[in-house]
Amino acid sequence: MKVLVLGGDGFCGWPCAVNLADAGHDVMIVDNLSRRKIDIDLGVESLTPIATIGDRLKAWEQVGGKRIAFVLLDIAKEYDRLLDLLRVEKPDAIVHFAEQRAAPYSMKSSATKRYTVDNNVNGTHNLLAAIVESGLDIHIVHLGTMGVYGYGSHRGATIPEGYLTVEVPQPDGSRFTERILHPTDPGSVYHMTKTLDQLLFFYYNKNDSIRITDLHQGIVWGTNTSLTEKDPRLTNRFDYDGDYGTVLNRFLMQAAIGYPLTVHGTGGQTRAFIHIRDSVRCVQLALDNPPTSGEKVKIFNQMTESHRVADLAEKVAALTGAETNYQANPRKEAIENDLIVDNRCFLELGLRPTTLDDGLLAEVVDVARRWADRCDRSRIPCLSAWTTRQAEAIAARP
Ligand code: NAD
Ligand code: USQ
Repeated sequence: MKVLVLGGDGFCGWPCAVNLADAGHDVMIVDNLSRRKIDIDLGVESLTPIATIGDRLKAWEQVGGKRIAFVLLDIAKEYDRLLDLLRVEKPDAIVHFAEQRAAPYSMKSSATKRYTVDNNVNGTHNLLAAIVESGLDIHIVHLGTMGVYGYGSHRGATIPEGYLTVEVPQPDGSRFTERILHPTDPGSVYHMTKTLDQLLFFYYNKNDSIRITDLHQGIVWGTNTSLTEKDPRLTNRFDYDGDYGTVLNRFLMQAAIGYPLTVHGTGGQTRAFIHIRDSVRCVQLALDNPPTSGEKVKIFNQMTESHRVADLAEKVAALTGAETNYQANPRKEAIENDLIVDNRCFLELGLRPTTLDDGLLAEVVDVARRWADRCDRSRIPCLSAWTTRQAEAIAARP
């Protein structure tokens, strides 16, 4: 299969691209390297030292991997080049990772809010419009987020895989049932762009019969896969800073350097998690099981376990002896929420999850402790505030 991996230089995209090449697919990474530029702008670096994209690709060939091609292209801004690329390459499938993915970054300022909306919504729309204009039948596998469902109270209900069956009462007392997209409830401008993506997919699937799989992914933890461990130049990125670092990887790094674990608020927030190895495997399963022509958008909940943030901190503390620092929450989010998720689709396709209990210690020792001296402690605090109220609370932190 010929596969374009949009955003294939990023945290989820890079291990996915090498995995697909290893499985024998013709892989081309399309990326504008904006994530590396944001690191420079923010003055931070991945905890793990990452090679340039050129060195990554050379290393991959040297360890015996099937050659991966690379095109430097901005999918949100260079529509004509994107269309030409589709016409020339005629891919069977496109995996779409190419979005600004950090909620705190998206809430930093009106400039980053506008950038996140422009980049994510235009990128996804350009891709859909270009597929229609090319006339090609290309399966899109998109990385969406569990956050589209929202983290308010689901009142104990199980979150289905994308669609909700509702019963609609009629004025005459009769009722009918309908399967609708699960209502959205974004918790940041970033998450809002993912709910807009969902609507774009719904429309283009209905109007143009584009085959789409939307993966509602939870928070990815871990760093490497067995393939990116083959050579130091293949090492994946590990974000730990207050904007891009996600909660579990941050806790692992904080434990490794003896920094008290930064729990926001009470830590009652419950979130869904998945290891990077399982994320990569899910994308492969989604590519191997495409929707049929005319089928509506396939939605999978790409997560393997749910945890309260405070429980995660406790788990990491028990493993490492770390202290916990409950601090004013920079986000406007529910103090606590339930999260029961249906994830049967991937389990039925054969996913065998890596659990926190299997993988946490290795991650602390092999990655976080190994690269601890690269950490810039001043970049750990989350300072991006959702509203002025949260900004005041952060400013009042002891
Ligand atoms: P990342 O920032 O590491 O990677 C995104 C990549 O896309 C980067 O290499 C960036 O340069 C590229 N990119 C961004 N905009 C582009 C554009 N306009 N044109 C071309 N390339 C562009 O992020 P990630 O963690 O790898 O996330 C990838 C996808 O998975 C995102 O869509 C994100 O929303 C989703 N996701 C990530 C997580 C997670 O925990 N990391 C969880 C759920 C969903
Ligand atoms: N949190 C802490 N302490 C920290 C960092 C975060 O308590 O040091 C809390 C946050 O307040 C939040 C929760 O942990 O309640 C999760 O935050 P996060 O930064 O780990 O995750 P989030 O902002 O939701 O975003 C990440 C990815 C995003 C993806 C999303 C999946 O960056 O791309 O879409 O996870 S999900 O959470 O399922 O929506």
